[in-house]
Amino acid sequence: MAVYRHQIGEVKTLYMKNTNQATPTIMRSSKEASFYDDVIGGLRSSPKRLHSKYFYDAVGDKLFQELMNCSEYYPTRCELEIFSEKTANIGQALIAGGDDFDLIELGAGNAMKSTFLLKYLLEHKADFTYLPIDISANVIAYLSATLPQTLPGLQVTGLNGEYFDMLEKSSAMSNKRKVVLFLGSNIGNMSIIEAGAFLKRLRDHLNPGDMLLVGMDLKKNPKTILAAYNDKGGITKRFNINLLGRINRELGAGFITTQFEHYPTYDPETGACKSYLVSMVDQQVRIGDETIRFLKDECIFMEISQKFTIAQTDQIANNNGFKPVTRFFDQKKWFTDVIWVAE
Ligand code: AVI
Repeated sequence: MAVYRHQIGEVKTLYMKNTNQATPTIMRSSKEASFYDDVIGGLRSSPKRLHSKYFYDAVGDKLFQELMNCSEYYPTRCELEIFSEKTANIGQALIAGGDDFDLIELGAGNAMKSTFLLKYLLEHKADFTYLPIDISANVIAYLSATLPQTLPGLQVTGLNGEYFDMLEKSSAMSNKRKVVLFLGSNIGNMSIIEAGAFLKRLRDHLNPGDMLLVGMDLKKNPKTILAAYNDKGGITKRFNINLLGRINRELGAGFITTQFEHYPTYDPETGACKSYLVSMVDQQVRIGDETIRFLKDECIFMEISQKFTIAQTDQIANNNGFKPVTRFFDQKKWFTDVIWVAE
């Protein structure tokens, strides 16, 4: 259901010779089996789809880094501006909920934005422990080793695993109030219905008075949005096509990636920015035991990056057990970080 960066670990295929057959039987690890099942399920459905959470293998991570630095892709720069320029306001809003807390970050990555906040909280003697959650053990090992050096005095408890499992673990570890960060407009990679279900589930893991800080990309000039997902350098295109490459590499599939085109769309009415890959020819692709047929011009739905109005950000909070407290913007008002309290 939910879409998160860093949720996909490396998977390993075990090729074993089946003694009764001439062809090898492909034994898959459980992570790889669910990747395979999701891919086949998605490509057998109508319309065809692939899940954007699978974008982030090593190649996809590198492309996403490139994307974040490219001139058209504004969301990362906007949120970084908020965290670097409005640090004190954010810090004070979080401290105002009571001074003893666990600061939990979902999908912490390199914690670049949150480091501004951590520094401020330390300098203002807030009593808190930072609990980054990430599916990548490397990310958690890196943060646990480096943060106490760059931010002396910081208490860090890294949690490696799925968001909700790790939230349960954090509750078992301490009954301090929780402040959860969910940055990067990752919530936009869910449909509004999926985002609502995700927030409800998150609310179920919190107590009244706990806080949530969410990064959300806002509706703006449609051309600005579309350009961010259709950069001239073709990074977004490669980012999408890479998922076909990943399926080839990890599932031994036969996609000819040059036979697919990237097609981004933005609907200013709904705020849904969607990416598709379009098959340029009639073709059949072998994936494990399955053969998937693509008609010329048939599309695979790859990703949604939902954009919100301010009213919608309040609505989604109110509908899912949270009360909006305050919000912060970059100068252009292209992006917002909202603070909500669990009711
Ligand atoms: C990670 N996520 C918030 C990005 C977004 O903007 O939806 C992923 C992305 N897809 C294409 N460009 C960036």
